[in-house]
Amino acid sequence: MTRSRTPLVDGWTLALAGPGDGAADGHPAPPSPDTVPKTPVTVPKTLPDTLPDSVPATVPGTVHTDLLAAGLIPDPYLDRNELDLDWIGHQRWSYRCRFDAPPAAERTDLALDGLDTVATVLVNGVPVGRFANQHRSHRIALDEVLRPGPNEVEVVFDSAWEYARDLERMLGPRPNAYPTPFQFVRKMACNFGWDWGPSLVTAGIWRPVAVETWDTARIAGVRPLVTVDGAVGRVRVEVDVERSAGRDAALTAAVAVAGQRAEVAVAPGAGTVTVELAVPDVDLWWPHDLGDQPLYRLDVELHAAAAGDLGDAGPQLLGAWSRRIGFRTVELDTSPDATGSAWTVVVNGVPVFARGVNWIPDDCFPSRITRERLAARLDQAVQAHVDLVRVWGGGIYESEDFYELCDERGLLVWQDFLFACAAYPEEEPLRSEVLAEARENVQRLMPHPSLVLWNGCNENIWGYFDWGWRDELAGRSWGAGYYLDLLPAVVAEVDPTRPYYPGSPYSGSMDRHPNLDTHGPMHLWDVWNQRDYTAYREHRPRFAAEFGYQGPPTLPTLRRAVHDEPLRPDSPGMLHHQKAEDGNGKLARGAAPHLPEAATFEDWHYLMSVQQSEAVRFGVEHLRSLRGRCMGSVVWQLNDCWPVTSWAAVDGDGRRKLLWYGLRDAYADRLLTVQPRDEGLAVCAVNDGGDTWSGPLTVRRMSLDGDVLAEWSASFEVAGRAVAQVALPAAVCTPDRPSAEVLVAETGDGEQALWFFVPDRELALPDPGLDVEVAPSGDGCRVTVRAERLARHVVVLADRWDDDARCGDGAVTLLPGRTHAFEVTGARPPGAVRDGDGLRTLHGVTRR
Ligand code: BMA
Repeated sequence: MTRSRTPLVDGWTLALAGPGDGAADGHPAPPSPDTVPKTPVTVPKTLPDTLPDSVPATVPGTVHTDLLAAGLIPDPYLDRNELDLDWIGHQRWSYRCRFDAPPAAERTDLALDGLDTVATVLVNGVPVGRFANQHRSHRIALDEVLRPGPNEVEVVFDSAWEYARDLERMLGPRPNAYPTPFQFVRKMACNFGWDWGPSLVTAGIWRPVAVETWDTARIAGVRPLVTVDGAVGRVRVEVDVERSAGRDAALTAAVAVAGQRAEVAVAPGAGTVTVELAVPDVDLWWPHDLGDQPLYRLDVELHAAAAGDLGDAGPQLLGAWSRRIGFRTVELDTSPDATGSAWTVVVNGVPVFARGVNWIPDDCFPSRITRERLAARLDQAVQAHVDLVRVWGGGIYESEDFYELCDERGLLVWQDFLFACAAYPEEEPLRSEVLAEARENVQRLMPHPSLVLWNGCNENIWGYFDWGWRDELAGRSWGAGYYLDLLPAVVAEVDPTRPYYPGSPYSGSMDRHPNLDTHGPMHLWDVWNQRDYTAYREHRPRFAAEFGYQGPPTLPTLRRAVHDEPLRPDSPGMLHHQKAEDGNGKLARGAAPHLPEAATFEDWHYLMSVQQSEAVRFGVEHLRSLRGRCMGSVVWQLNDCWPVTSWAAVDGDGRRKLLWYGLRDAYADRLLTVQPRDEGLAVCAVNDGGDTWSGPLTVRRMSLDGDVLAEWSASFEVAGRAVAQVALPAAVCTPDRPSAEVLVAETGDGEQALWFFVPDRELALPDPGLDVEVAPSGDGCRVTVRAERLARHVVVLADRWDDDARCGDGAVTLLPGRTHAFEVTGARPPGAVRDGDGLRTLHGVTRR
């Protein structure tokens, strides 16, 4: 038996390959001693005038991280180092590795799971493959070139920049949202720079490489189609078989799941065989807020002639494949209704209000993203009561690890095909790449129950309608053929169990504007870009797939990444770590009507963080209060790929920003919120739990000093997965002094909603009269804060005591006479905690 797999992990080296086909001509050269990076943090003070002949390389990895590990470049994420590293993406690079010929077999293959991106593979100096798609894997038969004993594999990467520019020249320019040709190469688009990401155009072997041997035949692909029919789970497994040359032996494919087993003979000459199994009384897989996540192991084996028992790796076993699957149904309900048409994800027959976040690659260098890191990030999503993650189209088709972790956690995943913010050419060679890439990734990801939706593109249909593209294109292709024909055909052919939708936003027809509030998913970007955040209330979408508001990273992350002295919102490093067009201007204009001016950098950081949390909370509460008409709120964005001021809830070092806590509270199963309704105010009780929520509701209008000015009581009842609205009488919600009063709604079980009659900056905030006690607790402490009078946006700044300390709450508003205990892990304060020192309140900032 010669079936073997030898991963090529050790012994790789990286070298500059010099200009190939003239590819690197006319582009920035490698650094000379005069172009020493500005902020050498961990690198030598001078760089060699030429790079060494070669450096050790990590596979999977990327050129940037190898040069970083060799001490040849500074950390691209610090200060303005990005600017000095542009040359890397314009060079040709060569990776080499020696390996010993494996024991002879009928076939010896080089299996490459991912090359980034424009690559020529040579074995013993002989070119064996040329590729230009980061999102595909490749298998190369080596039998013709393999030698006994030592062999060498080399992968030469041409500049993705150059390749894209060449295709742009060949196919004609196409409009896009950024000044780079990212849509002319099948590579993670945000790598070229985005409005939250640096331009670090990578090259490298970003997924594993192995030498594999086999005889007779192997499993070349498996497509499990998993559905549920009443109480019966059904699995239809299509198995692709590849045979070695000249071998047409009788084969058997065996499939087993949940104690059920079937085997089917593979007829000589046949390339695909289908095996079907039924699992009675199957336990359903649910998103975490609706139920459990039972996963069943699905085993597929390929045997020569008759099969032995599964698991018996006897002499007849030719190949084995195994994944964990889950039984559930999923539909996208787009049925017409009185408003337009629904846009609702339905799992096991239950319509889900998606409490979602958008996801971007967690690092500009994806080979650094470990399973542990993904687990931590996805745990942060679940802990914020997120049930849906949208993998955005400017990144990657996420990894097996990502999807397995989502399967386990009951997170629904919406995966975009990789088209974002640009007009994409449909001509060759790109069209064939898109087709192959789509087929491969739909097949790769289809075992995962968490994957519930394939979406064609991010904002490209919107761009075509609204961003002047139509004129610029002058009839050239822009991607419509992908979104409306090619991609839906691939999903229907490869995985008909999954819904497909052409774009986000898209209104279901090219005859309608794509970003309507009556049909389809909508992106609410007027708010961040042009309008006050209270304008979220003017939108009544069927599903909000993107909306968000910026805030800075946490202070420890910021201080690690930016060493400006002094640190100011507009100091050079800060501006470099703010990639959005007029980002700081938008932050300042957004804050002006709501918040006081900041006297210090720390105050600015506090106010901008509070603003981000408040703005997004405001949007989420509004959208959830529309439950029924609206069935999704997907916040832009959960994570960052480096330390940057952005829309993220978790910063580039994985620390939770105030927004994360705001999201956690606004996404709780039970949400009480006060909303304007019919010229007055109403309390909305939103219930995304399964049980009825009911009880007394008390509404008080009180002065900020604590005097109760009006009080009203009622009872409320809201069924599971529903919203109830209780209109408030004018007497309780009409203030005498709007700047000095607050409306407080409270349920019997302690849920609370506040309504202020004026923006924060117009509040006549009294001195809150805080009483702060700190008591040790575990490895941290409990900070108990009592407010004599209203204390607005109280934040305990535990990360000032230790970079990795964490407070269990974000910005908390304390009513007069109330107490809140902030649980801090990982640090205790060096001294007393008071406003301005370890703790901040809005009153404290106003007073300065
Ligand atoms: C949307 C996204 C991203 C972008 C974000 C913030 O358009 O699709 O392209 O980063 O807005 O501007």
